[in-house]
Amino acid sequence: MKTMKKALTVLTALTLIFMLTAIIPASANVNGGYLGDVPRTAVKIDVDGERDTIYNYGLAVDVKYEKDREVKATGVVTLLFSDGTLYAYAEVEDADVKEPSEEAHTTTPWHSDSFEVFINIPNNNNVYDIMQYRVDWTGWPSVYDKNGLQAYGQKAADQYFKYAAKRTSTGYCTEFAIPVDAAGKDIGVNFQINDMYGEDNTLTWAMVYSEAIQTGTDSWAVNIYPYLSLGSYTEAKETGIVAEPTVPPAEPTAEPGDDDPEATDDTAATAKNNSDNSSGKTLSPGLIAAICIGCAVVIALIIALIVIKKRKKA
Ligand SMILES: [Ca+2]
Ligand SMILES: [Ca+2]
Repeated sequence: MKTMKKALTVLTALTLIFMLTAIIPASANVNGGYLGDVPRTAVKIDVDGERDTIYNYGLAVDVKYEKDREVKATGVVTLLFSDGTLYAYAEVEDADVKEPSEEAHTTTPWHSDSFEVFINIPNNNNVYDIMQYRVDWTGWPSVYDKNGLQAYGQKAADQYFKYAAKRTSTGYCTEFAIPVDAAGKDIGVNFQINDMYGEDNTLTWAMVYSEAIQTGTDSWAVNIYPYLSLGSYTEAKETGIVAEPTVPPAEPTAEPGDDDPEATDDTAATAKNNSDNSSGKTLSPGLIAAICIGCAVVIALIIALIVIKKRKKA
């Protein structure tokens, strides 16, 4: 009886440890918030700077936050996942679109009105696992990582992704097709708008919401990146969104307060899928399931211990 009791105590301890590791994952990206599921699609998307109709059913994410600076240019990026490729279509409102200098193109491409996609495939806290993709409004591409990659301009960047850009009456649009070998998985992300403005050609920016807003935004603060899932629960068809019947995406919680009422308006084009996207944060469905299973096992073990104790007394 004593051996059995000991075994049950050890089992209970192991279960508690399992639950704790589930609640406190190796990735701290749960802190940055869950943006939602990027619908997978079989519909062909043209990377041409134009909005394909299928983007109406993509995951739309606002890019409009910055803690310590005035945000001037804001936007919405709409995401779809197809055959190992993440498609990102960004619509940026920028009232002061400036011609980038040749020097900016070749040495500091972030000094241009441009849109950036940061991808952390392992969804971990390692800044060296981030790939950064950028396209400015003229269609100038750049790719960068912290391991020494610095591919600026078509000749260097073309091997890493497909891209396009178009000037609009209120700013510009950029379109990305980025190879991301992580179908059905969670990945860490950040999105950023670089905005040059004024006579002095000043740089400011806006990012996707994450806990980073609480401490000051930082493009490379991977430990507080939000995350999203790639085609895990939804599919975009020409007729609309098809959701997996058994595992619905987690409902994000409410957005944080926003000081800029101008920036909170979603465009009609993104309204469709905004209800289940976006700037909120919550636990992923897999994590919730793990916690529920852990709780059930602990309750069962406690009941077993009580029964054994009672039998021993009897
Ligand atoms: Ca397109
Ligand atoms: Ca600008």
